[in-house]
Amino acid sequence: MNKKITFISVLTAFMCVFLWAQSGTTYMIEDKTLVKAYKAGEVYTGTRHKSKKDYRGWVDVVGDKDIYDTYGIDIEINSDLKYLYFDIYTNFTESGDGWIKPADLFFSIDGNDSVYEYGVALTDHQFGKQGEVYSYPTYNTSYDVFENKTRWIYGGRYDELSPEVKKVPVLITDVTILGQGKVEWADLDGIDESKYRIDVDIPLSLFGDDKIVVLDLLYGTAICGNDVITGSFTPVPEPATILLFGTGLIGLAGMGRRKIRKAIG
Ligand SMILES: [Ca+2]
Ligand SMILES: [Ca+2]
Repeated sequence: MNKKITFISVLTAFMCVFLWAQSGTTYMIEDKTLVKAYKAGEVYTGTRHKSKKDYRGWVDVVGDKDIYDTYGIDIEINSDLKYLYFDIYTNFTESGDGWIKPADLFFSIDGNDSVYEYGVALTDHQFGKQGEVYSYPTYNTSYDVFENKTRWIYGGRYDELSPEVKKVPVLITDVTILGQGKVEWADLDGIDESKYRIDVDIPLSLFGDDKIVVLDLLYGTAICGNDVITGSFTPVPEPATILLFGTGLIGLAGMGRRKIRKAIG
């Protein structure tokens, strides 16, 4: 009897992991954030871009969706391994597009998303090294990067509701590092709608005594801020999770996920 139940549990867990891996189009943080196009520091007024598209309105991606699109982000807080994991699904390459490089990742853990009190360098760039984590990072926005580039159209603001204040942070300019995390660009090789999954692993120890109350994040995809994704994730308190699903099933699902990450990463 017990063996049978165990077998069914294992089977269910693996089916869940399988279905989760196959779904591909739903993410914990979906990209619903829109950006406003700018040109040399001014709102873009409609001169046609070489792509023959018009970016005067609020759009998901300024520029080529095949190059700059980010689809979604998954988050896992693993208290056993003592790590926070972000999985960012995107089309943008680690090496960038000419001189346009990937953006850095900004996040908050205290539930106040008016300040992103942490940042992670997602690539090696002039200010930081890949995987470095910063506390209250200073940064350049896409506006800072592009205001003198008269020929370029870029995402200068995000969030329709408060467009004047929300410039897009893209590049950490700090010199003081809080600690070291790990960043890897996994090539999804056609198994997903996106081309890459950026695996960002951050030790929970870097947060000291600060607990993750609500996790808010912002990712501008590229230093041109062409696709911005923002979102919020509230961790489920562990006792409730145990009551709902049982520790074994969660453990198995978690194990399966790390294996999947490894297999395709
Ligand atoms: Ca977007
Ligand atoms: Ca997008």
